[in-house]
Amino acid sequence: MEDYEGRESRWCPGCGDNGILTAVQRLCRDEQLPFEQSVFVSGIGCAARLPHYMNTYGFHGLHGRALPTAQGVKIRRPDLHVFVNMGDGDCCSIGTAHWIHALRNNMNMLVMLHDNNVYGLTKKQASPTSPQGLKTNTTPYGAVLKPLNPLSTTLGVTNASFVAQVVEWIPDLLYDVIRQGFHHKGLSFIRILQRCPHFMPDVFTSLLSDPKNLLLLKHENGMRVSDGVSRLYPTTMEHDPMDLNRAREIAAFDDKVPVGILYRNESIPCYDELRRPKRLPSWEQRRDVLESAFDEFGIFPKTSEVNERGDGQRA
Ligand SMILES: Cc1ncc(C[n+]2csc(CCOP(=O)(O)OP(=O)(O)O)c2C)c(N)n1
Ligand code: SF4
Ligand SMILES: [Mg+2]
Repeated sequence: MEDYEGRESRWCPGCGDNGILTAVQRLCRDEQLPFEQSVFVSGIGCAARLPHYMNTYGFHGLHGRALPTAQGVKIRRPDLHVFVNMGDGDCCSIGTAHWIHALRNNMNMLVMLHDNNVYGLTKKQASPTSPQGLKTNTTPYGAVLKPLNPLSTTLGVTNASFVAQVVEWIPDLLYDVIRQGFHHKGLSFIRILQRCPHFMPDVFTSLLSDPKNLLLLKHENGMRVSDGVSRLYPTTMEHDPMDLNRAREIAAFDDKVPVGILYRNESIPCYDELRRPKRLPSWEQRRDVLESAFDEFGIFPKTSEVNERGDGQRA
């Protein structure tokens, strides 16, 4: 697995992002993904640092803009495995419009929402998924509104094709859902509840202290749950991930937190397949296009200004 390790992580000790990183490194190892064929794209935030910690290609972009960047990569290079890592501010606040349209486009990529219910990197502002009443720098008297539900939002968008929720502190389930998302044809959207011990030490306490508050969704076409995990997390429910209406009902549960694959449908068209060029340009053609683009913006001295030495310096 160390082959896939990039730089040393700078996340806080106990940060749930570490567990998500381990799960994706494990996936890369198990699938033996070629480094040069794998791209991790992110926006800005603590979660968005993940590409630095992978020994693959990566693009640490702009806050909220991970998805359009990833779509640009995928439409041009359909041969690459594209992964997206976003925070809840990244995805559900500034990036909301991109989130909705990326779901509708359903391009083949694995999208992970690291949801710690807060803006972590900028030191504790309320995000759309912050619990009502949470005191933060931007909500000193407590967050006024009920949180946005990313699962219900996603399941309401035309063409959403794979929607799941997991928690990063159960590595077996996290890994299985990420692996199944990776093999899904289309955009896999996985909301991962992620601990931020630095700014949100209590937000998942009820889930951690009483495992019965997690509702494991089981089905032969859903998340694999081992006997050991079943013993620790006894609240389970059968759910067929093809049943969209039931998935929407489960997403709206407010007494239990569902964990598993809520919806999966491989028959939904993918924009990258519909729009794929019949023939990709050759490497020479791509180089020529790049060079002419660079030439357009390059500043060259006029021939008359070039000195006799011919070294490109002005006379
Ligand atoms: C366009 C833009 N707006 C705002 C910021 C400041 N900013 C950086 S990260 C961030 C929020 C991070 O929260 P989240 O996306 O939830 O990620 P986390 O740090 O919690 O993983 C904000 C507001 C920015 N970098 N760029
Ligand atoms: S601030 Fe929170 S999300 Fe950011 S690295 Fe620290 S624990 Fe993780
Ligand atoms: Mg966050």
